[in-house]
Amino acid sequence: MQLITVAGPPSSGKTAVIINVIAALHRKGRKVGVIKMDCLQAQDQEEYKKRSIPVQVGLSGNLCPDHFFVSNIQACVDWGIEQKLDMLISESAGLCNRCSPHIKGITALCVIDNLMGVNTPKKIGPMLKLADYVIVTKGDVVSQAEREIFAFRIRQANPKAIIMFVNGITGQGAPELASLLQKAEPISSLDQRRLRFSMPAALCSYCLGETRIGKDYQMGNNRLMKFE
Ligand SMILES: Nc1nc2c(ncn2[C@@H]2O[C@H](COP(=O)(O)OP(=O)(O)OP(=O)(O)O)[C@@H](O)[C@H]2O)c(=O)[nH]1
Ligand SMILES: [Zn+2]
Ligand SMILES: [Zn+2]
Repeated sequence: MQLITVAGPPSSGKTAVIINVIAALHRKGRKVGVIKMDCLQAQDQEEYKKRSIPVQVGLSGNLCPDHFFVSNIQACVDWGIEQKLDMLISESAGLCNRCSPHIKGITALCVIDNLMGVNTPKKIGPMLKLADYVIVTKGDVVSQAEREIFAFRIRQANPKAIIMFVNGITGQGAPELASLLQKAEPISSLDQRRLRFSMPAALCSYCLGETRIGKDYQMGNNRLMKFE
């Protein structure tokens, strides 16, 4: 089974891109399933189920969704193999710009949209900088000049990535992306694999449920601002 990790900010068009890619793969007779990881709630499963795409949802609750992802992805791979999938696509929220779900040797996508502002590629951390493909959606609502500047900024943030424009509504660009994803190496386990980026340590009293404000309550890994 092939595994593809897809990450991107909320509402960037991840589900729209994945659905169009799967439609192209279905036309080639491939069986594809999805794992959706989010923090508090997710509705995407309905979109997948409507299209008879096998889907599982994981909600991270209080945890960073990417930390949650790493702890659960092997079980997801096992599920995908049990379902006899040709390809498993993970969709994760990308709410935390410090972390990233991307794994060495596993095809990694970052989905961002043209409406996010030209500085977005710089602000998004390893989920964009370490992706193999950066997929840009919503090109239909901006000018050619804006699309070019946005692509230039992506190139500055991640010079190695393949940048592709996909229209999440019409599906334009998705069959080409699907063909490239089909080249991914099949895997049977993630044992011995490594993340592309170590997740920063953030174990402070607030991670553990503290809600009180004040020096006395700030224990563990805290960082204080320097004022100029
Ligand atoms: N105009 C336009 N709208 C798009 C495009 N791609 C996605 N959208 C719209 O953007 C909205 C968000 O798309 P989703 O695919 O749900 O985004 P997502 O990244 O999966 O969102 P979450 O999983 O909730 O974080 C939807 O209303 C889509 O119809 C596109 O290329 N052009
Ligand atoms: Zn989604
Ligand atoms: Zn994080």
